Amino acid sequence: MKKITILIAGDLGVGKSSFVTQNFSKTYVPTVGVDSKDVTFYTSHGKIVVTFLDMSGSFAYAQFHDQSVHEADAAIIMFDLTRPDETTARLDYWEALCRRIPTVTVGNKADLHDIHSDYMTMSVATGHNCTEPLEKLFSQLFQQDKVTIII
Ligand SMILES: Nc1nc2c(ncn2[C@@H]2O[C@H](COP(=O)(O)OP(=O)(O)OP(=O)(O)O)[C@@H](O)[C@H]2O)c(=O)[nH]1
Ligand SMILES: [Mg+2]
Repeated sequence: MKKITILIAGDLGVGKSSFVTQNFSKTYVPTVGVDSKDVTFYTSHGKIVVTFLDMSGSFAYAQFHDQSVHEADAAIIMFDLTRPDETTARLDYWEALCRRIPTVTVGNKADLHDIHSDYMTMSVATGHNCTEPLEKLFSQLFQQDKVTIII
């Protein structure tokens, strides 16, 4: 069994908590500070228990950023495909924050805005591409050719 911590970073309302809980609801409940949730994945390379650190996108809680990244082995940086200008403006900030760990940058809400992007895209609402960012990080962290999530 492997155990890792993955930070979920990105601006307000891009879909970080929806991704972590995999419990899609249209009601938006902003995260306060940082939430933590353990999820078990069964993969082609065994069981992986992930502690997700789900940060608020609000800079009112910026005091949590350094500590959270310090605890993380890898990060998913998320933006909102329906608000590309607004939510990619701080990608440089999030990428600099996570510079010491492997990261994947993902555009979410592809169900509403299915455009070509240089970044990986996904939709928490439909489940489209939701495992790919994790598989990419697992493969990098465990130096396997390709780790696939079974459930
Ligand atoms: N259509 C659509 N809506 C989504 C998707 N993912 C999340 N949402 C919606 O986006 C809103 C914000 O989602 P959250 O997961 O709370 O966003 P967050 O990034 O955790 O926001 P903060 O905690 O405030 O930083 C909610 O109303 C969700 O229902 C998606 O893939 N498609
Ligand atoms: Mg949240």
